[in-house]
Amino acid sequence: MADPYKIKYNFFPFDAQKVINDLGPDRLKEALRQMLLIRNFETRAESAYLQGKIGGFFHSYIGQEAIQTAAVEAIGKDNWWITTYRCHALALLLGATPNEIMAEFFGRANGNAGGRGGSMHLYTERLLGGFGIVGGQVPIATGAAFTAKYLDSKEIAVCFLGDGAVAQGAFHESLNLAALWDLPCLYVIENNVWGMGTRVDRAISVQPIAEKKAEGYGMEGYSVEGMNFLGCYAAFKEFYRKIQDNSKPILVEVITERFKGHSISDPAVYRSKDDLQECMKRDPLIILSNQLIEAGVLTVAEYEQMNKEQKEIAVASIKHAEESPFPDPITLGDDVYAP
Ligand SMILES: Cc1ncc(C[n+]2csc(CCOP(=O)(O)OP(=O)(O)O)c2C)c(N)n1
Repeated sequence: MADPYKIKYNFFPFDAQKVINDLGPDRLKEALRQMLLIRNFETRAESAYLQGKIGGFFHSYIGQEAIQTAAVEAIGKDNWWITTYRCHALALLLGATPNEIMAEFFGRANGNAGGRGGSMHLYTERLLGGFGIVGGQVPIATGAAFTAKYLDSKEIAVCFLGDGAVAQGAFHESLNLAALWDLPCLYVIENNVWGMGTRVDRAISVQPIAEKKAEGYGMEGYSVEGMNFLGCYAAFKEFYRKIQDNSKPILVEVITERFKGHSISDPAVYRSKDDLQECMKRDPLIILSNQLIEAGVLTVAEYEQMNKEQKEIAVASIKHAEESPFPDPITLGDDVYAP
């Protein structure tokens, strides 16, 4: 990974072979399949957007797929999850279908949020939402963790946020309360280097963020290498075990890269082509597929077949969305709070 800022991270250590043995071939291949689905789904959706078929905002997760795939695999769906507007992957991982998400992008009545939310606001039973306000989801995750503790449900809350959200007051207040009240919350900063066009070291005063800031809140803090699914899995599994054990929050910074602009309308001119090409050598899909091929868990032919199938699912979801009805205008006021 390009590390232009020479930050020294103490990455969470892991034994790749042990993770491969623990997960076994079926779960490893399923994780790769999910990452391929996310990549193909977003790639197709971007094409539809550029053809004018999708409106509103669109923030791709391409480059970051290993993180949330590993987190859901390690922690399990039956917890509480919340993230930013960059929410397509987490919705897919938590069980929203490609068809219902694509229909949502197209503003259709059978979309994930009835065609009213668009790309930034996706939900499942366990996904409390994608949030457009930077840092807005952090107090909500803290509340979910409070509820889990109050009800003694043994669940935890997992909150994804960008590096840009760390400067928000809501982040500070949430982490303070979570540590004070021992709330079972895992705060995961996905540091993809940029907050829109502002590089992280021009926005956040200390680096590594979690390693340095966590102590000030009275919690543990870790750095994780985010392009490597196996490392992310090992780390999330251990953080989950710790939180279940002592109900104390943990702050994690996962170092990653986004391969696209901030959103589809950002040409990312603040970044050199060389830098991007360097980052793309660390593609999490290539890393995981090579690891599985080397371990004898996957063949190249299987990989190609898997990729082809996920592409077909993505293409079919576009057809499904195009054929789906728009919401009836009469329903415009439904679900709108009017005191
Ligand atoms: C409170 C607030 N301020 C500003 C914005 C505009 N905005 C949207 S995304 C973004 C950058 C966030 O970057 P980061 O948290 O690093 O997440 P990333 O997009 O890199 O995943 C900004 C400033 C906003 N949506 N909400």
